[in-house]
Amino acid sequence: MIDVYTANTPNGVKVPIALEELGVPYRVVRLDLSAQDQKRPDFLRLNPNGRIPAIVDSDGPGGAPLSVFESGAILWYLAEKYPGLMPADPVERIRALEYTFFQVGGVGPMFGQAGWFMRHSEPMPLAITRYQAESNRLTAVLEARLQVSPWLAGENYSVADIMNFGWLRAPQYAGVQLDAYPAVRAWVDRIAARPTVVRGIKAIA
Ligand SMILES: N[C@@H](CCC(=O)N[C@@H](CS)C(=O)NCC(=O)O)C(=O)O
Repeated sequence: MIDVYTANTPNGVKVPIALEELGVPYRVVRLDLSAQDQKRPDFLRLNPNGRIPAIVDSDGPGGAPLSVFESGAILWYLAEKYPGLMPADPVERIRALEYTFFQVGGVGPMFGQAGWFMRHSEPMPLAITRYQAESNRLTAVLEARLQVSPWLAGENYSVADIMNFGWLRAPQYAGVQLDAYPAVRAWVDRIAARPTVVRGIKAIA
């Protein structure tokens, strides 16, 4: 059994979606982020960074329990263990890794900061302009990729799509309008329509 420590957020939705796609049974352990559950000592033992998501796989390597934190590491771990989300083709595999890191190092931090500054009680126009511009620039990178490829890795849906979908399904959080990015919008709609994705989102709603 896999326990998923998560909440209803852009990063929190990725793991239930991946597990639904892989057909792996899991249990959701909800954390209340406003109550700072993610900073409590028992959770910090799973993720010393004090953020969701994290998992505990009761059947890790050698049959021993294994905890994993960082959504990219979690999805990579699951995709290596269970077939379905890791392209077999070596080039597509590297593309999947690229767009996974692209999300972790780019989309997540920039969208996150844009949303944070947009909602701050003290107006900070320079920060908002900077982070919204970066969020749009990164969305344009996805647009260019999706104009020439059905999925981020290539011909196959993969972990990279789930990673980025977590953020692009609610772009308004960062002030990004998908009208300007038709291929991204079509890709978001295609992913959102998958029954597995609907179930994954519902699991933490
Ligand atoms: N790079 C991390 C980011 C995790 C992250 O920022 N999680 C947010 C929710 S989307 C969180 O736990 N926020 C609460 C906090 O920062 O205390 C990942 O991909 O897992």
